[in-house]
Amino acid sequence: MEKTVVLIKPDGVQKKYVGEIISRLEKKGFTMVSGKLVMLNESLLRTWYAHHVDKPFFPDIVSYMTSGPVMAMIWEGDNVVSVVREMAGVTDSSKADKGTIRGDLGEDIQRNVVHISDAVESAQKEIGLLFTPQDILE
Ligand code: FUP
Repeated sequence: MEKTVVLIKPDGVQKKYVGEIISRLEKKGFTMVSGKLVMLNESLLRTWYAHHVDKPFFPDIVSYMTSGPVMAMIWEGDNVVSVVREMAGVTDSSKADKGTIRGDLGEDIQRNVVHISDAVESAQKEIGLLFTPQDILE
């Protein structure tokens, strides 16, 4: 079964959007197979956001993403990667459609409430960075 990683970013946890976001995913018919609150660190973020490490905004990503716990989850279902990306909306919350998670709950391009894996292969990489096989209920 296809899997994706959903991180509720520090702003989403602080604003108490965890239940709202889980509810949207459950109502869409997806199943959470792992979930935990974790603090991320710079070392993990350098691998996680390898495509952004050299960008001028990378230090801001690190300070924001390490500012509080994130709710890290694995979700499973048919086409879960592409469907959950659609549910999240585009990266910049101010440009995301209403009805999407970022359009309804996010603030801007950085404080955009959720991270969603962008492909099946990235989901596998991200699962390997944050979870052990024992963490995942099948
Ligand atoms: P997404 O796949 O929608 O999470 O988008 P990206 O992988 O392009 O970006 C990951 C994160 O980098 C964003 F969630 C926020 C941050 N970012 C910026 O802060 N500024 C930018 O111009 C682009 C990305």
